[in-house]
Amino acid sequence: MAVRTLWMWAFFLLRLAVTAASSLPAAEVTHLVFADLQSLQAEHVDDTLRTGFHFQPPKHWINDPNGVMYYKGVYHLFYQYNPKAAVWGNIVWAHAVSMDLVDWLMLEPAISPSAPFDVNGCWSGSATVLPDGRPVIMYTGINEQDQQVQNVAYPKDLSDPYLREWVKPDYNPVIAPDAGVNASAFRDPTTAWQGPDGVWRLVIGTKDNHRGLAALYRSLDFKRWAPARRALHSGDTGMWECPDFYPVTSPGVDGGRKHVFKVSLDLTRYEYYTFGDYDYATDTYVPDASLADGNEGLRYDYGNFYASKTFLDSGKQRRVLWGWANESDSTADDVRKGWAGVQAIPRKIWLAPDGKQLMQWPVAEIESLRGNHVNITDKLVKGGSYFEVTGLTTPAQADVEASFQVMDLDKAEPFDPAWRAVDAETVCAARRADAKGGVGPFGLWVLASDELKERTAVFFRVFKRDDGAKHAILMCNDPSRSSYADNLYKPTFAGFVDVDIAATGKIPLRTLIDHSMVESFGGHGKTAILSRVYPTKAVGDKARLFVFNNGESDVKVTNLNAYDMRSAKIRSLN
Ligand SMILES: *[C@@H]1O[C@H](CO)[C@@H](O)[C@H](O)[C@H]1NC(C)=O
Ligand SMILES: *[C@@H]1O[C@H](CO)[C@@H](O)[C@H](O)[C@H]1NC(C)=O
Ligand SMILES: *[C@H]1O[C@@H](CO)[C@H](O)[C@@H](O)[C@@H]1NC(C)=O
Repeated sequence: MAVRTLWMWAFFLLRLAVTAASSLPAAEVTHLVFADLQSLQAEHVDDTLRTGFHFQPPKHWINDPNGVMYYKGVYHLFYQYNPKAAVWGNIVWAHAVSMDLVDWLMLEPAISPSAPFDVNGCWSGSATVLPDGRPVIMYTGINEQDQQVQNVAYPKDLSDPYLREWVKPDYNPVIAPDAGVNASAFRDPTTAWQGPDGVWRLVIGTKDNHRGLAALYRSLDFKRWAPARRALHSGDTGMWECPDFYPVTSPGVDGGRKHVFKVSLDLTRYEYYTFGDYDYATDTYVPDASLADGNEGLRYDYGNFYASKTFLDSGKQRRVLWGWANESDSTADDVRKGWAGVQAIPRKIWLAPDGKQLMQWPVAEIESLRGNHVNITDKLVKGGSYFEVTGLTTPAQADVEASFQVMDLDKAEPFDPAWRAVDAETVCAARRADAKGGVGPFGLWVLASDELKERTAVFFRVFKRDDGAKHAILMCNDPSRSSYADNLYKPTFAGFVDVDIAATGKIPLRTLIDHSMVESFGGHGKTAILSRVYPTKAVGDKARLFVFNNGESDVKVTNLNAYDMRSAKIRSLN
């Protein structure tokens, strides 16, 4: 009952927050402008909490991954970048290339404001490889009238393996907002797809009052584009940013194939996806009936992960997902550090064999950075106890894979039938890592200090259901004790993991620890949670790693493999 009351309050507060947010101009929510800071060059870069194997440029602000693609053996990552400071502003398309998605070569920005159609900004967009072998980028330009328009750019020299220079044809913009389209909310074109009829299609994120829309455009030559009569999809959720639309296959679904549709919701700053059937002939997308748009829907990541984009890696026949993790410290901290924003680890993404959700896993290439290895098998962790995983040289930069077996499932606390998927977050916020339970909380304390006062908990909690599903597993990230520092945003993040614990007996967890990044995958990639933390003592070689169990039931670590991670080589061409 107490929890129910808490819910009502939580929902009430959420309503209030959403109402307050929607009464602000969305541009202010999206692109906070710090006029006095946006061109303040970082004099000094504080490396303490910079990542070792997640992508970051040497300094300054980054946000959305853009134009990601695999082209003739080279991976391209473009991203929104402020060349002048550690806060948003002066945005260009920075460019980096890689042969393996691990080590990166930083190049000159590929696209910068230069023409009337993008003089006020070069915002997000995507790359498409045309049948004649040429790649083309379409991006959102902010024009002289401060309208959002879509422009194309082509490589200047196709024989340059890095495609360093990009040319913007004079016929830009190729798509301008029609009458009836809000020119301040019309951005982030997707990669285009071609139907059997030869027509190119792409969608652009926009809104109509409170309705988020994926505006569909069509073209025969990638130059002249016409709006389709209706949007590919829409939802009553506020502005849709960074849409993505792509096919996935799975033997578990009817016809073996589905299309995924993802949006970044400007109002909540989280991402949601559905999948369903797409018909080229009528350009209709119908999400599967059980899937919801927006807040009630499925998410790639239940933590700090936004503006994501996928690409088809034709070399390895997989789809790869990139997403941006912003900072959870203050703007003043970012200015002092000289940097802000990290790209999440590139993740392979696919439809689960049972067709119920997408799965994600860090691309296998990052395992090449694994060094010294610690291996623990069949270690019992009694209720209310913990132990340290010793033997790593760099627990602040590590890859940990563990599997937990619950010894007494009967101790599970009852699941409240009123809880829906969207309520995971509230349950986690109400029962944190230190709140004793029946089965769980158990999991990892990462980036822990000597006296254990600083620590970030990644954990599970198992509930008993009285319906057919038997158990519900909550996966949580609790940063409330992660740092002594003030002015930090420390939200708990959570999602349910669709693992049948009674049948499998175990819950697997993988956590990538990278100084200020804690990126976790539960249930072999069913639920992902990325969190940013800022320890002051648990830094560098001072950080430690523990396994804890604050539940009544004992838990057995059936196996735990922890690896020191070497740093990726991220260097400039000259
Ligand atoms: C257009 O979008 C902007 C940015 O979200 C918003 O401030 C403005 O009110 C919208 N205009 C209309 C007519 O809806
Ligand atoms: C960990 O140790 C167990 C038992 O000694 C062994 O079977 C397993 O292969 C080891 N795992 C790794 C990744 O080395
Ligand atoms: C990241 O920063 C936090 C703290 O300032 C905000 O609350 C989030 O909305 C923001 N996330 C995104 C995607 O911008």
